[in-house]
Amino acid sequence: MVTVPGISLDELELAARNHGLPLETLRDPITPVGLHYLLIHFDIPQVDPSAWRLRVGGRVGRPLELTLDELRARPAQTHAVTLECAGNGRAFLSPRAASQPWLSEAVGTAEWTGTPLAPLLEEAGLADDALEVVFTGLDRGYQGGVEHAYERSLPVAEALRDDVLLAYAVNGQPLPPQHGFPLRVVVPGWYGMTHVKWLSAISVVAEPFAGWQQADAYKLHQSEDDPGTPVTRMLPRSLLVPPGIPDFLTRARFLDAGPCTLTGRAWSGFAQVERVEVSADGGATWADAALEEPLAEFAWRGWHFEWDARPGEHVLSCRATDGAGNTQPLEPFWNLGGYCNNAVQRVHVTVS
Ligand SMILES: Nc1nc2c(c(=O)[nH]1)N[C@H]1C(S)=C(S)[C@@H](COP(=O)(O)O)O[C@H]1N2
Ligand SMILES: [Mo]
Repeated sequence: MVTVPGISLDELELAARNHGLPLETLRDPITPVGLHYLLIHFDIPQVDPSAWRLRVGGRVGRPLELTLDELRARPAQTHAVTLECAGNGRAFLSPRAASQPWLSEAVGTAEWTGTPLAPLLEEAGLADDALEVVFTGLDRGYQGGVEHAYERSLPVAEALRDDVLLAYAVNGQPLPPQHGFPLRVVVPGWYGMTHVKWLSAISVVAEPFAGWQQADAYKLHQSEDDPGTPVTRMLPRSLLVPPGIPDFLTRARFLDAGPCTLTGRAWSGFAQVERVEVSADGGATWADAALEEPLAEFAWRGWHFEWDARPGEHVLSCRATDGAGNTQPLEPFWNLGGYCNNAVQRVHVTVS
């Protein structure tokens, strides 16, 4: 994998296609659809919904083929779920893998509506040797020099969780093309790469899935020779709603002296966030923020903090800790692919 010192034109082209969440919209508990971040590896497929089918096969007793109307007629559930790209924070790493150069904005929370996956798998009947469930998207391209369709797998036990959805709607509307029309998987708690869009097939397999996006990407490793560990659930992260007003170019913030309520959101895919701390001195000292009620088990949690903004320059940070004891580090954990960098955010503010 190539490492680059600055931002290359290739990365700029990726960044222009795949936009982030404008951080001021962290004020909304549910992200409006057009403001949710996007990550599309290849091209957005064109799908004729009347011709589209979902095929369920592989190590099952009874393969299934379903139309969109048949899926929509099945029992439906809606879950508020926070999605975050595993590459969020990559651009802060140095040296850095040449890929989508996210800073902190590759996140969003939406209400996904769909039919639960588990009953469909039960109807198909898993074979005794079923090990993983592979989700295949309609999109194809080259990555790492290998042509492939976008595909990811889940262990059977994870695929059978009762909150894993085959989603056909987001925030009450049919999925838009960029978010996977007509159908995507939603696996609450897991990083974004798991939530396969433009779903066309679900295959049960008896061997560990070795597709490129599973076996070659999304590994926490220090070198190409190091097999590493797979990226799975979201590490805790918290972000601030940027206070005051921005500078156009640097996004540095300006605000008036006096009492100021800092707000933000925090999430983790391991357990609910139980603590958020705020620092106004670049991480030297911390104080607890007040937490709002969780929106849902795997959705971000709002927080607020009363800050007495004194004239001068300040660096604001927030730090989340989840119920499993995971907390955000002050400095990034380096790895070759630039995944899972949940180091605390630093927001520069000038108070006058
Ligand atoms: N078929 C398909 N599914 C995909 C992707 C893709 O490129 N193709 N990108 C994945 C990645 S890396 C992320 S972070 C999420 C982004 O979902 P969103 O664009 O709806 O926010 O989709 C995932 N599902
Ligand atoms: Mo991603």
